[in-house]
Amino acid sequence: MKTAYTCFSTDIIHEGHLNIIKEAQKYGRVVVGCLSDKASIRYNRFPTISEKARFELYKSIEGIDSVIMQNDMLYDDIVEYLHPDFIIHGDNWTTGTESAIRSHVEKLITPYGGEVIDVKYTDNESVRKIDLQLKEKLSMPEYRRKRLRKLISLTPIVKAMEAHSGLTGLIVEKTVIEGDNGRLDQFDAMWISSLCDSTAKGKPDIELVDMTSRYRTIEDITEVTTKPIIFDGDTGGLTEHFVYTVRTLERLGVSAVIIEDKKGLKKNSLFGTEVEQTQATSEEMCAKIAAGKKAQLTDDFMIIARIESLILEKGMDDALNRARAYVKAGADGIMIHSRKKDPGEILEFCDTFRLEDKDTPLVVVPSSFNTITEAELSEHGVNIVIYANQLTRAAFPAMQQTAEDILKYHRAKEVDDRLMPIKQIITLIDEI
Ligand code: SPV
Ligand code: MG
Repeated sequence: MKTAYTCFSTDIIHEGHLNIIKEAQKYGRVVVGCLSDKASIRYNRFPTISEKARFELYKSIEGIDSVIMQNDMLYDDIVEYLHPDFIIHGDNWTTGTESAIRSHVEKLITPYGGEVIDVKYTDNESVRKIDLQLKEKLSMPEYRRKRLRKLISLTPIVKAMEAHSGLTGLIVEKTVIEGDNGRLDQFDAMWISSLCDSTAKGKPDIELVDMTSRYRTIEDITEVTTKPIIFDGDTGGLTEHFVYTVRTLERLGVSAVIIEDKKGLKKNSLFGTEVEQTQATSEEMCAKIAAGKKAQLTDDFMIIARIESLILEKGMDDALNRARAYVKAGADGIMIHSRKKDPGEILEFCDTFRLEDKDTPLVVVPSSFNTITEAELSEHGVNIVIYANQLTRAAFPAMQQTAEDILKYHRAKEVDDRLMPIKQIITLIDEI
């Protein structure tokens, strides 16, 4: 008997899935693959129930002969193990980014006579509603908050991109490319940068934009996205205020706050020693971390301590001593920052830190040392890479040039070729 294989990653079975099974039955013995958490999360199909529960759910569906785990989004493991005669999928994968997966699968199975069967995608109101409900669930605080810890545990390196508005949030949420090896690639998380949040409001990055306004930015983003959020908490403010910030961020569904060991008037780290900046003592910072951890109510939330010793030229030993102290005080991760072009000091820090601490997540922001790749950072024990300001820096010169050119030509025709078509911009935003 021939084998008809289909892969599910869903948490809810709807008539579209049942239709796929019905079609698969026409081709042979039906085997359903349960896409593992590890394979799903890199593609933003974050499950809301456990891998085990999904496996059991699929097993309970009538018409399925067996369920197996699929660990590779590109089906390599399944094809090698099962050699299915048919791979059945909704025809929604014939277009868009998923078509790369379809082509890959076709290349894998045609040499031995296997065939891809595209079943007409069930597109009706009830299926659309279930899909939307699932997406809505993922955007809820209790689901979103825990995603960062899960990503850290399942991926070699978590890639966060800055977002400072609903629109930039949508770009981080939706941008998917077909990577070098045919795999789809996208960002895992969003960084709400104090620099970019301030810049978007035309203000300097000196903790001038108050928390109420920063929370508003978070809400603009959470309303239209599902990916986890790392919040740039600057110095965290007074310890007496920071404890309230922790609770609010948890409630909003933020996964982590990063606070830096500075005090007084905070200026952006990329100024380094060109401006006056005061580092908090290790004891002061530890007290703030400990107070934040004590105030925290959920298990998922993370307080990450950011060390400014290299920025302020206090030396490697100072940075490492602080890292040890901050972890002891309860920090859930360490961010080490540098404004050197050469990643040498960052890598030295990471290597030394990893010799004595294998587990505490390490975070870096390679704005200056931007030649280093994600794979190299991961090899040195880095768990989260933050692209902290690139969207803002990309948008600003494009807007400025357009404004200048309209002034220059006294009309908009000359700039039109480089603008997003009106139709595209109005369809960028999903309507309810
Ligand atoms: C930010 O993006 O606001 C940061 C990172 O804190 S940096 O600008 O490099 O200090
Ligand atoms: Mg900042």
